[in-house]
Amino acid sequence: MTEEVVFNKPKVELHVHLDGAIRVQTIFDVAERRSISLPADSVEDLKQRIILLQPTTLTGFLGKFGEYMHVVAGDEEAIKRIAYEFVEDKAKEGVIYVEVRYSPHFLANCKVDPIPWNQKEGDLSPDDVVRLVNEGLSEGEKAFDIKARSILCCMRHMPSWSMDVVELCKKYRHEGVVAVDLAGDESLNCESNPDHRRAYEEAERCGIHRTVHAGEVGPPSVVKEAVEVLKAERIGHGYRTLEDRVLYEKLLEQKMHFELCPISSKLTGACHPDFTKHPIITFREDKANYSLNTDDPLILNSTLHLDYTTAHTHMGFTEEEFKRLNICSAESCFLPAAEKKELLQRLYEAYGMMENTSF
Ligand code: PRH
Ligand code: ZN
Repeated sequence: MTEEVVFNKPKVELHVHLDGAIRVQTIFDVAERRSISLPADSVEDLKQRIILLQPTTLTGFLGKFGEYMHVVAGDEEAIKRIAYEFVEDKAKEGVIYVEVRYSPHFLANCKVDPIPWNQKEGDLSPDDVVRLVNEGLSEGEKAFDIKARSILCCMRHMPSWSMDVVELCKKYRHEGVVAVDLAGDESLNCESNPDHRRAYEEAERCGIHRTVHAGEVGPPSVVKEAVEVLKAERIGHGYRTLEDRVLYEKLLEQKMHFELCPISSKLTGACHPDFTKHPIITFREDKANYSLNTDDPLILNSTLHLDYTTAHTHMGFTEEEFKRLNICSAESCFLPAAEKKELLQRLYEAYGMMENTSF
């Protein structure tokens, strides 16, 4: 089946997880090389185990990572390979700039703290993971003519890792790491945590950019906290912001960037499965500052094209809106000013627009 490409133009993607964007074939190959047994005999079988077909809960969705993380975590070759292949896949989707995120701790195997899929002690540290991902991304950039930067994730349920994550952001800020994120299960851990707060304070103090998953399934108070306490410059998802009119209007006025992920929001149960009633439509109508993103294309069995097609077919997105949101994405990306300007110029040129067109 050939996929309809509704916006076959250069794009920017700001919210996608490296460990949620691995090729199934790669998981299969790595398992074979490492003699790790899988509950599947073929790539197709494995795919059926990993992908989500029906909407579930965020907790159920996050549980899917446990099906395969043990295969790649702690393996140098695999980590570098998934980063490289990720860049190739994005280039094929017409993405010219991507910010990809992951938890360095989840992909390590030294005993950082109990990680569900990694009980065996190894010697690959979170620091090694960042170095390997940087190498894979930068080789991919050269091979596929795209710019790729990374965001390191703190995890909601592991506050003890957060300061480490920020230290890694500081150490690798000149080697491709542009920001810190807070990911994980907001439905279980949405209360304010002093360790996350301290880590984000340190990030702000050192000029490390900040985004936070908030208001995906958690209440608007999580978004408020992300902005006011963690000083988030962008919000991952943020759909439930709409339930607090005062907060929403304040964030609209501040031009807060929302990293929206249509297909993800349906399958994680974050939003109503009927796309014609999706909060993204409100963000669009209000000319909010937002991007369209895949989040975890492996588990969602999706592509960026599918998110765009969904927005077009079920939510009435036009070519004009796709251009506008990509310009907004470039304006809200975490590149230094000169590189951001260059990215914007590339988009304006590709879209046949004058620079500084106001929307
Ligand atoms: N919401 C929250 N956490 C998410 C999402 C979703 O957007 N997608 C992935 N993740 C978590 C997974 O546990 C993954 O292992 C981690 O972020 C780092 O990429
Ligand atoms: Zn996410």
